[in-house]
Amino acid sequence: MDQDILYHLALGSGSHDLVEMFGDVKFVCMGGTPKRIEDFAHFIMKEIGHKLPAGTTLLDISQYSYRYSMYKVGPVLSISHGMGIPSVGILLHEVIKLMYHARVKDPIFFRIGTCGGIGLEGGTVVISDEAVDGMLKPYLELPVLGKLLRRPSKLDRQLARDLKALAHREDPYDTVIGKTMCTYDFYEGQGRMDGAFCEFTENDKMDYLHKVHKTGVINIEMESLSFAALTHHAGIKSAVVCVTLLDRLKGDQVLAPKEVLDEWQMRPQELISRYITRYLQRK
Ligand code: R2B
Ligand code: URA
Repeated sequence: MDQDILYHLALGSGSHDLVEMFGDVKFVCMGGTPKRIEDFAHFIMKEIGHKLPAGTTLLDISQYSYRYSMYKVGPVLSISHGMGIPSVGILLHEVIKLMYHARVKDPIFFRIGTCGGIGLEGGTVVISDEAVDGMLKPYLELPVLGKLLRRPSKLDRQLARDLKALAHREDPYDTVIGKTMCTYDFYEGQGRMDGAFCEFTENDKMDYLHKVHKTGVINIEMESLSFAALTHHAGIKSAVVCVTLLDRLKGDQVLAPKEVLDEWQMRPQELISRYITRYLQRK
């Protein structure tokens, strides 16, 4: 291609100098909502001591895509990915190409998210060491040209351990490593009974949650499968760090007050920030 239009990012290799704009990126941090990602960009700016040029403010680089939000703070690129595998998959295609056009070498990708815990109280931080689908299969399946393409959903285990080592003993919550189940739906797909429809019983649901728990699954969310599969396929080191909003063995509804949820959502951000600040100090 003489030019590549990264349509959902409102960027292009012909219209933008992508090396000049993104050539110094080392970390790509993704999270579901534009607000959380904007907050993270401000937070990481403070943590790494990055100063914006006088009189300027942080700008959403992809604002005219009306799809995703993107902020750049020195070597840290923060992007919202929306909800679910299709949304994060489209974004990953374009961000992986963006890294290629910008000639970035060995970036590290993080997903900073929320999830439902299984046997973990709300506010627990979970670092995924493996992602499986709702059938407990460790790969992403995608129909391509009428055939099912399979890509292993592998995460970097050493990176997961390095992140776990950054949890502080005095943190007032647990940080654990385990298997993450990634589903195509928040309600029926995660065994919830509080959707518009439900065609199973409380017993069916509890049997399923206990069964997946026994195989090592400790949390459920909606993007890790694609995130792990596409970064692994590209040879990019990546990690998924999510905070639990509830214990699914105790219920379906997210009942914690907004202020509590906001505080919990800072926890994965703090862990990633500890990793990034230490990495930059070592350099
Ligand atoms: C976690 O939270 C969202 C659903 O509420 C989804 O994007 C996910 O993975
Ligand atoms: N996100 C999910 O996908 N599931 C939950 O239970 C909570 C957040």
